[in-house]
Amino acid sequence: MDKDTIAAIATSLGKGGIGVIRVAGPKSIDVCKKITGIVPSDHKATLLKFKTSTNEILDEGITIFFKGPHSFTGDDVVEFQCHGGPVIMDMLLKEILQITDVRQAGPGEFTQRAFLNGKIDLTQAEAIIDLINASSEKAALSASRSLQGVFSQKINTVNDKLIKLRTYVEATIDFPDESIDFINDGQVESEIENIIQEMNSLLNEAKQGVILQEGIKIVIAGRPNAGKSSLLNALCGKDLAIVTNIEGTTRDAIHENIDIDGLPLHIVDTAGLRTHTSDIVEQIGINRAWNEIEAADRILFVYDVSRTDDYEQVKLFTDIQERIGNNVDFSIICNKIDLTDNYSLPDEMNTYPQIPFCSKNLKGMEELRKHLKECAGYTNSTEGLFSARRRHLESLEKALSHLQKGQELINCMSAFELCAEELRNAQNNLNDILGRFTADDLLGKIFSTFCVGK
Ligand SMILES: Nc1nc2c(ncn2[C@@H]2O[C@H](COP(=O)(O)OP(=O)(O)OP(=O)(O)O)[C@@H](O)[C@H]2O)c(=O)[nH]1
Ligand SMILES: [Mg+2]
Repeated sequence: MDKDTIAAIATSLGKGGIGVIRVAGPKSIDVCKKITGIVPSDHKATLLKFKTSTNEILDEGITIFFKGPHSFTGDDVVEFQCHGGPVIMDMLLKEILQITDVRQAGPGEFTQRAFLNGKIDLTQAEAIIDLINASSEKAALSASRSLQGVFSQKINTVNDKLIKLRTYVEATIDFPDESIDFINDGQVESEIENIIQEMNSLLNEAKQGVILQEGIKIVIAGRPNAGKSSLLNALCGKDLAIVTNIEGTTRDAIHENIDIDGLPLHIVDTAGLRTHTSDIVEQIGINRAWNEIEAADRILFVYDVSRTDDYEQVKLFTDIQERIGNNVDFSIICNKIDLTDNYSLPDEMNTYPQIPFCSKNLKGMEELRKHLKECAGYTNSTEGLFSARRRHLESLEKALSHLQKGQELINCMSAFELCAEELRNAQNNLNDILGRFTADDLLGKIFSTFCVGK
């Protein structure tokens, strides 16, 4: 357990009915005594006065003491619930930090301690932050599931199967004279295939978890007056951006977060792009628009179908393509279809998905929402959903690739030793996800689970 005692305000900054100061570490009992005069019973809420070192009463509130290891971090923890004013909380925290060997906690340090003390694994630690940052109900629900251990449990299930398989494969290497015909009994092939399938579905579920947590960044781009701000307002369902028939109305980038059936979208409306402008403010807006375009996951290119004779629209589109290469996806929003239904897209745009749209009567809105969900690979189902991160996807993909290599080595060459190495690597990747740093207990497993009859 950690020697330091750490303290911090646990509730968010600002005014509130109650504010919580959390203390964790071996000095927690001392802190409790110094601030309240007593040590409350373990896991019981007690109403006490909070005093300074000169015996002045700062506040009165609930104190709860959690004796380690039955606490969030695993060490002794005390929580003071005082009135939620920033000044009074600061005063109480200062008082606590004056006590010898107590220091201000760093960011995430309580959770880090919980992980280091084995109270939670790494995915659960990450889920706490994801739960706090969740931008939709579905994202919160999925983070909560990860925190309850749903994701870890799934990893553990695959991991257990992998250990069993490794045990079997290692046995073929270590005990070549045994009577079982390892090579011809087909068990390794079928089990490796099972694990690959399980890993594939876990990867797909984890991808949904990542989308839910991170969302996608959508940038609306196009020429002035194409209807970009009207599209932003329509998607957000409110009058966020100014809309006029004057070209160059939008100057600065306008950001808004929305969610479509739980899928978080960060939407950015940008200044209309044009190649030449003498207006210095508009030029700054255009530069900002380019910066947003370069950081997008998907660009909604607003094409004004009432101006198909305007070559500038096509030129702009190819300029964006050239500037960002193949890194970003496009969707063409064919806007103002109320003005004409007789239009065709220029060849340059024809290979991209296109949504006929009208910002005035919202025709095309349902198709656009559906399209954005499809682009993100998002499904509406909440069943079994858990939060995940890109780092988890990377590890799962690496593990899968090692398994596939292992499968090839067995199927094509019956190369058990090389396969064993691939399985070991796959297991290390799974352990990375949970934050277990390669404790290789395989040997013990071999002798305890595989009876060789001698
Ligand atoms: N008829 C029709 N007019 C539209 C539609 N969408 C936008 N407009 C009009 O087109 C004009 C320009 O709309 P904006 O949304 O301000 O266009 P913008 O692309 O944001 O323009 P800038 O900010 O100047 O780059 C306004 O007069 C809108 O009312 C549409 O679907 N149909
Ligand atoms: Mg605008």
